[in-house]
Amino acid sequence: MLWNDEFETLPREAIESLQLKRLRQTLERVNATVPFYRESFRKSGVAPDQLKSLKDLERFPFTLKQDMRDNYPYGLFAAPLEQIVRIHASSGTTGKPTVVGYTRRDIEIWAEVMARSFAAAGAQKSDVIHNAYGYGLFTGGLGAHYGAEKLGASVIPMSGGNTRKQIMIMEDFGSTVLTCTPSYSLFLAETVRELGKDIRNFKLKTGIFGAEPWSEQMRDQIEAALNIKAIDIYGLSEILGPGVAIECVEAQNGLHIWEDHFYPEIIDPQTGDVLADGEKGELVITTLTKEGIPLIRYRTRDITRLIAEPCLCGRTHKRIERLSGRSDDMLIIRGVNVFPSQIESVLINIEEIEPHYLLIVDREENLDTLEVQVEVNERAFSDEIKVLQTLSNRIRGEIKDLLGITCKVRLVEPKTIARSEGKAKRVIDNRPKA
Ligand code: DLL
Repeated sequence: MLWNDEFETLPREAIESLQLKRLRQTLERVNATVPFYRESFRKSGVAPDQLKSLKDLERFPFTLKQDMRDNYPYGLFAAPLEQIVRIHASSGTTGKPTVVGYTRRDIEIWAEVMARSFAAAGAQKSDVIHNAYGYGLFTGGLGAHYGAEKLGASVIPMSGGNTRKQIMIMEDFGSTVLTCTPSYSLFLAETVRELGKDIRNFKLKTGIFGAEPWSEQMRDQIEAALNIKAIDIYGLSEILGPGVAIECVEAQNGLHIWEDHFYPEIIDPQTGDVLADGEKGELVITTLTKEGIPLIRYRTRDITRLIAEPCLCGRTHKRIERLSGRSDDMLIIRGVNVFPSQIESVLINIEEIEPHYLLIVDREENLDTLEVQVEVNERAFSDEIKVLQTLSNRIRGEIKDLLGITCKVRLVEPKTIARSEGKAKRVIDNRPKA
């Protein structure tokens, strides 16, 4: 179902002329109000009035996460604090968080694109939306919350954690839509089983999952375990939060990026050159309507491609392919590029194990080592050692076939790998930093 018929089905020429107009306004805004941009445009020898076509944006410099850190906390804001009504921050693994500010209009637009996203996932006013994204500095909770309210659905502001209580509420309140990270949805499913409850007695029908990478195979597992349709949603706090792009329930083939608010480009992460639609590379986004912290050509580090072909759902906005990982999540193990999602795709097809795993990378005598810890399920755990040995050999063999690297497989007891209530931690890299 469309939420905003007019904007979701704008003809291509209309989208592009709107983008050009908004792009110019955004460039002018940051040039006038953000010293960082004024300086970086000057250094690159570009000025907002040189943007005559969308393609001209290629001449403008990128914005990096490091630029946000260097201007911590408010240096990239393009509106004075009197106009900022909300502040969020994303917790980096090291150092200071990345801080973003929203004006009242930014919050309204966020709610609008989130409402569109919910509608694209098939949610309606009559739905009870169980929002288990974390509320707080993380954008997931409040971002989904405002969109669900705008849609007119009944939103339950659960936040993450307290898993048994989540299940009680989900059952008693008749939640129909679940929003949380894909890894947490599996933890919820596992707990439902542990409590001896039958998920078919719940009213849940749709899950809207994102904030971390997940594979197509994991989607199948979640759909089976929770008896729902699982929809992929993408976003990042620097650009907005959740609601930058979402799959439509009609096609479930790529995520529509709301092009009237975000201008996407795909670049070669090495050279920075812009690639054609359909080619795989790093997603770069320019915000078109943000007032609090507009970003020009922000390098997301997320790897995908743009799908420009029309979608059967009728929405005219381009799609991004399901994300295959972040360029900075990529592990280089003995020279081989390895995305955790590739290992996941092997593990998830093996019946005897649970979809919980941890990759431990280390260095021994100058050689990289990879240990894959996987949890066997209760049934397999009671098998003889020999059977378990065969299982771990099989996993090692399949990883070797796919990636060409040898790893150590460690089977661990059921429920020993920490479950996450938000983004799952899948990799521990103990190698000394270069
Ligand atoms: O994770 C915003 C969000 C909340 C998106 C709820 C979806 C649902 P950050 O904490 O800033 O914001 O993390 C953004 O998470 O650059 C991706 O690497 C990753 N990510 C987000 N959605 C997906 C997805 C939120 N559907 C970073 N698939 C992004 C794969 C995703 N990775």
